[in-house]
Amino acid sequence: ASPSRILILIKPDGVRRRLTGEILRRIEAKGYALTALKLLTPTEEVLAAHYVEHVERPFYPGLVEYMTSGPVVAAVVEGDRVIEGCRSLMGTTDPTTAAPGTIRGDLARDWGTDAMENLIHGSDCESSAAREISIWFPELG
Ligand code: DAT
Ligand code: MG
Repeated sequence: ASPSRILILIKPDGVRRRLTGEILRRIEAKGYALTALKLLTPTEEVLAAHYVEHVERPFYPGLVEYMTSGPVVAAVVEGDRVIEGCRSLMGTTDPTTAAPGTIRGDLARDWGTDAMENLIHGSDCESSAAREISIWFPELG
């Protein structure tokens, strides 16, 4: 298959806890390539676009507070079946029950905060990846 792309975010807890290198290491060690990378603190406008499917959910205000609490690392990662591969590396959404061996299972904790602080975002399908890459990297056109 031709290589596909995924939008990855290392969320503010990951940057704050100095896990950027460890998380990128796992992605690169699997054989995927970084093709774009930057550090920025997201605006509420960017988050509303990114999380369009969640804006009406009860947890959304807490999610915005968490995601604007500091810088995130945004990356475009490329490789064969990279979406399935990165979703597998990440583990399931809730860090408490994410499998050992995954990024969330090994490294994320339930801190008892309002937001679910789970270290990493990865697009869940090709259409989400294309949409999210255009939001976080408009300069890639
Ligand atoms: P994922 O990040 O595994 O793709 P998602 O797209 O369902 O999960 O949700 C996006 C983010 O929203 C998730 O990383 C954390 C937050 N979230 C999702 N469900 C939640 C819930 N029930 N309570 C609190 N936060 C939640
Ligand atoms: Mg998702």
